[in-house]
Amino acid sequence: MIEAWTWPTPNGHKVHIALEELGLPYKVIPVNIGAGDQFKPGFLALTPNHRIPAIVDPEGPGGRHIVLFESGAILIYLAEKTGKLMPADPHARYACLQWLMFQMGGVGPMFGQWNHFAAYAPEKLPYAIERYANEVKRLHRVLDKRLSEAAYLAGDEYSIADIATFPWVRGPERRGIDLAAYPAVKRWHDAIAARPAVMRGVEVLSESRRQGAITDAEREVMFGATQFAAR
Ligand SMILES: N[C@@H](CCC(=O)N[C@@H](CS)C(=O)NCC(=O)O)C(=O)O
Repeated sequence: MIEAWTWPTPNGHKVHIALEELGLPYKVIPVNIGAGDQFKPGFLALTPNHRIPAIVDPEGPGGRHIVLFESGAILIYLAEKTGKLMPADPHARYACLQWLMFQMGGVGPMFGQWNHFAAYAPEKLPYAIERYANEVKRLHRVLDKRLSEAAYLAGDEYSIADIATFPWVRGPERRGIDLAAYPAVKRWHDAIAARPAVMRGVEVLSESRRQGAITDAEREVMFGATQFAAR
């Protein structure tokens, strides 16, 4: 059975949603990133980057065990393993990969930096907050343009590009975004949010989700000496 080493964050949700969509049996191994589980030897043996998610599939290519980190690589792996969630038509397949890369290189890092400076940073730096708020809005405009010409990011078919992007667009009010300003994104978001597998995926480990503001101990683990110790 596939092991998902994960936590209820947007990058974790991508893998939970894909596994639910594909109906693959999986075992969740919680990695509490606020408590420092990402630095424990068992997890570091899977990923030198000490970030969730990672997966272990005992039945990888050629029947051999495979370990993978980076959510985009995991999504491609799961799509190729099953022949689902990635279009077969080459043009649509490259569109899928293109929008997946756009999420991995743009939406994830930029939205993440906005979260950091607006919600987590102990000092509120107006330049940083404004820069990432502008990027978040710009990226929503790019998505809105694409989704006003196609049902899904890859074209007609729901794919891993949508699965990668949805968890970051979800809960827009947390980022000061009103989806009414991005009607095509709203239409797409609402359609994806209503999928039963997506509803199940975003609930994985939901009982462990932090309620309220980040604590000093969590801040130290994620942004202080623990995070940056040489390993
Ligand atoms: N590019 C990576 C990013 C993974 C990532 O940033 N994961 C966060 C949670 S969403 C994490 O594990 N953070 C732990 C930490 O910062 O120590 C991916 O997509 O898998």
